[in-house]
Amino acid sequence: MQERLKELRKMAEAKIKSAHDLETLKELKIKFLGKKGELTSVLRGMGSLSPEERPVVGALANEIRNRLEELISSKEGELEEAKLEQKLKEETIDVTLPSVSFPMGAIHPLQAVIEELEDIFIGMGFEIAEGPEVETDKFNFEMLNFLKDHPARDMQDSFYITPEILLRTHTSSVQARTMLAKKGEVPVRIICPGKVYRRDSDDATHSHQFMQIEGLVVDRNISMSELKGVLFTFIKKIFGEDTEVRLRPSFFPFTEPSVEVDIYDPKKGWLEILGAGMVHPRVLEKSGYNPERYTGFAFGAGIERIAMLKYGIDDIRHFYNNDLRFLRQFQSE
Ligand code: FA5
Repeated sequence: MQERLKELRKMAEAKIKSAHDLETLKELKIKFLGKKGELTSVLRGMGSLSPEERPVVGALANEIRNRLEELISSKEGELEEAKLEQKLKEETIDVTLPSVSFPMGAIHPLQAVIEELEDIFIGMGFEIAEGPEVETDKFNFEMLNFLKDHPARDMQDSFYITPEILLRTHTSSVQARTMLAKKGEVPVRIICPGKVYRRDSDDATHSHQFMQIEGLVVDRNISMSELKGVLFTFIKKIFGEDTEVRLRPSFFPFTEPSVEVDIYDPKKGWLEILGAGMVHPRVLEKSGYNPERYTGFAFGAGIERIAMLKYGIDDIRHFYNNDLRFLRQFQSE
């Protein structure tokens, strides 16, 4: 029996030493030392030994068990360390490799212009108002003094949803909404940037969907000279102090007198950017403001036209084509 035990030890030692991974080692542990393992099965035969032999064999068996346990645990440590080292090796970061570039978005030029305009007008004491793009005939036309069969309605060929509901053709639709919400209180001093829609044919300077920024001021003693002051201030802030500005008499049903404002572009000549005027007394009245007591001015500027002049863009369609070569030019470093 002692011989068998020594044989077993030899074989076990060799196998444990040559184990290459933790799985194999675990299997060997069960095979030799487990409850149904080989050492246990040899020891089961101890009953047939003489009383003198028993303690000798018992001591040998214990020694073998201890020896194998020791071997297994040191081999386990070795294999674990090797595994960790392998993992570290695989996960080594080579800091000299070129880095991956993460694409950065850019603010769309129209959004950049809106934000700049908002900053300028907030600086002049204006608040930002909002209104719906799907609008009623009442706010888009009626409250602005466009009578049902007023020829001015033909000026703006509209996208109607029902005879009473349409996509707003200008941001002037927020004028009456704002005044009614203010319930006759002054001052009214708002701007409203937003999308508008018209059945215009698309070309280099016209789009069927574009953006406007509306301005409305109502208070006591508001005059045309204040309108001019506000317009010139914002134009010079956006385009520079030396910008040439021209006011032309015009007509809108909701302002009297009315003007249109052009900016001079050395390449393209005069380009119209906005319409403006003194709020028509009838518009004030319809929205709950006594025109004997209050006056006001309003303006509506095309945001694309401003962005085109500011950035030297020759075609309005660039804003909507989502061509990355165009958009990337507005990416900051
Ligand atoms: C209006 O829309 C008036 N609501 C402006 C206004 C407001 C006048 C308040 C008085 C008081 P108009 O249709 O001219 O006006 O348009 C205003 C500006 O929008 C134009 O000067 C131009 O810059 C821009 N615009 C007009 N049509 C288009 C278009 N199809 N594509 C791009 N921009 C346009």
